[in-house]
Amino acid sequence: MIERESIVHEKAVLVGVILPGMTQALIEEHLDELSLLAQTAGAEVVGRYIQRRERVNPTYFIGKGKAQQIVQQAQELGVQLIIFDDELSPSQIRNFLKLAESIKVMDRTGIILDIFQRHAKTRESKTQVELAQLQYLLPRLTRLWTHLERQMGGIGTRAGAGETQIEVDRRIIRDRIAKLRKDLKKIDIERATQSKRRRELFRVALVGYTNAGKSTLMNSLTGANVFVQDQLFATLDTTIRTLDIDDHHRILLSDSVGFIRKLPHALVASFRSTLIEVLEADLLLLLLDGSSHLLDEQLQTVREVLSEIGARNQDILLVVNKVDLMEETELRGLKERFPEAVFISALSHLRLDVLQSAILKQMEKTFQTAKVVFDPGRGKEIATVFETADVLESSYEDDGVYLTIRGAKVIVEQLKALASRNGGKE
Ligand SMILES: Nc1nc2c(ncn2[C@@H]2O[C@H](COP(=O)(O)OP(=O)(O)OP(=O)(O)O)[C@@H](O)[C@H]2O)c(=O)[nH]1
Ligand SMILES: [Mg+2]
Repeated sequence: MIERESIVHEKAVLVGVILPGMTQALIEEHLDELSLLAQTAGAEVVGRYIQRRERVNPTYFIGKGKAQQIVQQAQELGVQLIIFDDELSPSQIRNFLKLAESIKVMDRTGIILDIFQRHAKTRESKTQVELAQLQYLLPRLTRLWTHLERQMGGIGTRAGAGETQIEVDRRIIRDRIAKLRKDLKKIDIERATQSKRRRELFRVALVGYTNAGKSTLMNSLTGANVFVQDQLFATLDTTIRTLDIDDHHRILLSDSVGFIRKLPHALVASFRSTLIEVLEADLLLLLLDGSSHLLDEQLQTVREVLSEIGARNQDILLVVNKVDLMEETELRGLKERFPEAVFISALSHLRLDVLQSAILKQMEKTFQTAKVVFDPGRGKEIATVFETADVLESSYEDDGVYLTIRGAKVIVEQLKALASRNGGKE
């Protein structure tokens, strides 16, 4: 892993731009979120700047005068870090470095990557984060980043004839990216084997904006012990648990990484395998933080990321969480706008039974009914049928056991196949 300079305990200022069609209030909210991101990454936010512009300035993103003012004030206040809410081009970052060598300039993407790096715990998430970071870094290599070979162990990394240091660094990074891709492929294959084993159950995946309460809900429903924190991206890996909705219906519930506005594409791409549970789910529980001012934007972001990862055809059940923090009037307004949604508090265990019934209802939508026949001697297979599906009717005749079964489509298909494998008739 390439070590980056830590931004922990660094003083930072935030910069946002109001472009035509945006309101001051919206940009303030975006900076509130950026501030939370910066704090989660360990920085100390001491101020913010907002500029209204007709268009982005290609040199500094903001105007030249404003850029100089921010840099000068930063130097006076001992601020080491300037964080933009928007993505800066590599040349914009370089231009800021020309204004002030001692000050670092980062954008939202850089901060998000930083947090992911700090929170990655497993081999898989560490590999995914490093891959995304290197892809982000490659076009942004500046002299601050040269001499990577010292960090990466030396062998085979010395500059060849005519190669500049930056070219060497690019080569090192490309090699490393190729190696990480290969590692991830291997991990993918292991995951595919595990996922095959889970085909028999109805699969439900929790998705939502970061900090919406997905892991809290996972823990409340299943007694799992997923890490919950009032910070962004507490969860980076996928946890899967079984949940008995009632005596006859068992589901698999999964909790995974949260989404955020402007989630870096490289991260979305490298976390694809973590999100496979979402892609293969029969039902998505889209969890919203009802107490957030940005609920609409968050809902839109989640829908966009879902479509980016290719989750386009699944049923979605909208779940509004944190109702314990909402005023009665707000709650009523949201219920009118989202009549299909289930309103809960994962933390206070409010209306979780309503949520479970709603999941069951969705499950039953996919249920099928079929008739199968088994030879009377096939006791073991007949027992399997009773264990895995609802048996609506059973008739024990001399020539066979006639069963009318009902259950999830995959299960009914499997039982039909089982019946025909044993010489039974349908
Ligand atoms: N008041 C209130 N707080 C809640 C509720 N559900 C979750 N929280 C709080 O919201 C914060 C985030 O909860 P998490 O469960 O970690 O959220 P998450 O969606 O898993 O977040 P990431 O893993 O970071 O994407 C924690 O401080 C929780 O205690 C709720 O129903 N009511
Ligand atoms: Mg979580």
